[in-house]
Amino acid sequence: MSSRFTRALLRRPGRSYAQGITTSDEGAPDLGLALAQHAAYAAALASLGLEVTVLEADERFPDGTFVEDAAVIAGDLAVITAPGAASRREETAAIAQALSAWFANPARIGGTGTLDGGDICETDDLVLIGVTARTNEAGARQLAGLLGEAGRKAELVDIRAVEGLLHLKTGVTWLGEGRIAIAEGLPALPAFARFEQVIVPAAEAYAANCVRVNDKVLIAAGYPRFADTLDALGYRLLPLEMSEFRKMDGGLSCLSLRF
Ligand code: CIR
Repeated sequence: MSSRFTRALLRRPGRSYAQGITTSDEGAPDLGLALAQHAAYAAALASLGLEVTVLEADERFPDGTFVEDAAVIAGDLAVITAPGAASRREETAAIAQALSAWFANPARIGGTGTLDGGDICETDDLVLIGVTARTNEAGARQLAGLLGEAGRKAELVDIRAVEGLLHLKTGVTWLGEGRIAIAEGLPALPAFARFEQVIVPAAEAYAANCVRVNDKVLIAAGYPRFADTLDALGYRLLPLEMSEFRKMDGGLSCLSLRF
C-alpha cells in the first residue's frame, strides 16, 4: 500500500442513487441520510490530513458514488478500469477527467477486459486481483501486466465460486503490519496464507470491508466484535455510519479513491 495517502477523490450520491444495482433486501436508501453519511466520510478523511475532492453526482450513473470501481491507483500508477456492470461502464469518463489533475497518463483496461477497482487489494509488496463476476481474467491479466511494468508483483485470486462476495475487497482488507482482515467462511485460498489473518465474524461480514488510511482504520459503525478485535491489536479506529451504502451493496472502501 502507499505508505501515506495525501488525497482522496469522492463523488456524491445523486437523486438516482436508489436505482443502482443491489442484491440487498434492506429497502430503498434514504438519499438525505446517504448524503449526510457521505459528508461524514469525507470529513473523516479530511481529519486524517487528506485533501478531499468531492465530485458532483451525475444522475445518469446511480452507482457513480462508488468511485473506487472506476480506477485503480497503486503508487504512481493510475489505471482507468472497465467496470463489469454495463450500467457502470461510462462512470470512468468523469473519474479519468478528475484524476488527470494528478496523473498525466493513466493506463486503461481495454479490449475484452473488465475490471472493478473493488477487486483490487493492494498490500505492501503484492497486489491481489480478484477474478469475479465483475472482473474477468482478461481484465485481471491486463492489470497484472501494468503493475508488473511498474515494478509491482500481482497475483490473481479467483473467487467466482464464493457466493455473496461482490468484490474481493467485500471480504478481504489489507490492514498493514502483514495482516489482512478476512470475512469468516471465505475459503482458505493460498493467496491469503502468507498474511496473518484477522477473522471478521460471519455475522459482521459487512465490516470486513474497512480501510486503513495512514494511522487509522475506517470501519463501518455497528460491528462491535470486529471493532474490539482491531482495538486489541492496537489499531486506532474511525467508525462511520454506512447503512445507506450497505443497502446498495456498497462497502466503505468503494466510496473513495485514495492516493
Ligand atoms: C454495484 O453493484 O456495482 C454497486 N451497487 C456497489 C458497488 C460497490 N463497490 C465496491 O465494493 N467497490
